[in-house]
Amino acid sequence: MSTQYTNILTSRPEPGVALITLNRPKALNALSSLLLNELSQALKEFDRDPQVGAIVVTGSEKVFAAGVDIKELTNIQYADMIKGHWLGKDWPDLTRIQKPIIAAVSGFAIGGGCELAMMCDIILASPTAKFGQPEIELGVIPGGGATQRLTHAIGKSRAMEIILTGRHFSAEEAEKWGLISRVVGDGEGVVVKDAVEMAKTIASKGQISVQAAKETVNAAYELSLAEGLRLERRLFHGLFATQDQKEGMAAFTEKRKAVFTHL
Ligand code: CO8
Repeated sequence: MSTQYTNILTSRPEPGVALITLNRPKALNALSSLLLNELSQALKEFDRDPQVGAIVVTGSEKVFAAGVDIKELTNIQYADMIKGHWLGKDWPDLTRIQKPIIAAVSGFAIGGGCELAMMCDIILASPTAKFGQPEIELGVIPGGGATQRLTHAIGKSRAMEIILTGRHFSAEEAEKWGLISRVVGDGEGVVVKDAVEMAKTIASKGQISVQAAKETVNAAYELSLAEGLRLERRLFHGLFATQDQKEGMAAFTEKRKAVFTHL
């Protein structure tokens, strides 16, 4: 039986696809300790599940997430943070998931909400999506990765503008700047439907090559070109030890669809 959560909903809308819906509507899906803890638990659970090939994370039509729960942060002390006694402790776990994660964003993806979307592998957004890093208004700076990930994605000048002014930016801007993969069509639920469809396509591939592809693309953000190319070559070589490579290439020559066994 799957785990019951309070601040998130989980489901399996298609074979191979897990869907996690952030669900604190009254607080605009603010990322409380409980929500982050549940999200981290659910992601790990799906990552371990051989039936799951890709994961979609979404919010509601109005909001993906309005950031970390400010009410939990107000009275927190430096010492609590250093000792890990605060909601940030589960945050790095979210980047250790091996399977691809697609963020389906409608409405506000602000502060930690925007950072959560950026920790995913692909972002799809509805035309209503609004992104932003307003931490400067609160007397702090982004703490969940935006100074690095946003800058890598959209460049220094735009990242500086967004982080120093705190202004929101639209789905259209996010697409133009390369932060998101694309803006989907208008209409309720369209972004989730498209994200689930994309996740289903990914889940139909061999899990070992999908995970290797995720690892090497993410390495492009951390390694030098020479190191990244070496990692890519080694993982490419390694895939020739899998049954999926034999099946994929045999299926091509036999003009049939490959049936991957993830071995
Ligand atoms: N935390 C707690 N509660 C929130 C948050 C939040 N981030 N955002 C909204 N809420 C609550 C409001 O307090 C309000 O509750 P109540 O009805 O009890 O007063 C309810 O949600 C509805 O909010 P609004 O009335 O403000 O709704 P609007 O539609 O008028 O406005 C906005 C929507 C523009 C999204 C607005 O709510 C807003 O600006 N929210 C705050 C956004 C923000 O500043 N986010 C950044 C937070 S700091 C952060 O994320 C740092 C990340 C560090 C990560 C570190 C690793 C863990």
